[in-house]
Amino acid sequence: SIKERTYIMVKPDGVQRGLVGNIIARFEGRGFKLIALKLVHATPEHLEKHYADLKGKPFFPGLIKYMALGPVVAMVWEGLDAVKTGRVMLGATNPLASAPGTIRGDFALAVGRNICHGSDSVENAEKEIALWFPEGVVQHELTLSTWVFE
Ligand code: DAT
Ligand code: MG
Repeated sequence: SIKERTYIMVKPDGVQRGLVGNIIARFEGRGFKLIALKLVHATPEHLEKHYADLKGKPFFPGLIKYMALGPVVAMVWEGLDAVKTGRVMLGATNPLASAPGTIRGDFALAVGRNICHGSDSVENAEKEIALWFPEGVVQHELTLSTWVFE
């Protein structure tokens, strides 16, 4: 869908390493529309909800600790096939397998410090957007969009 939405997040390591602008620029340049953005230092409780599907994995406690180390940049991007294309732009979960040119393939080495998050399905995107932006997103028009997709 051309109105598909995905939840993209710069993780605490991405913020610390000064990669926020680079990551935003990639989504802007690709033609997606920014409809929500905030800097937030999430609580472990909030992060446990975000990663509820992974509860029970051996790396879960470490993941929550890492994600709570500092603020993250929470964003919602909208556009054609935003979920799938967002995942391609992020690269594989383990940077060992992330292609150069992807965010993780350009900036990350370790799965436990992989810089960014992106929703893996439209259904999960809707859940994540509701969790991180209970106040809602901003409806606005970019007239450029007719020059990006049909
Ligand atoms: P993704 O972030 O690509 O959607 P995921 O949802 O399977 O991947 O896992 C969420 C995060 O958990 C991932 O970005 C990094 C961490 N993680 C996943 N698998 C891991 C592992 N085997 N060891 C350590 N951390 C892991
Ligand atoms: Mg995931």
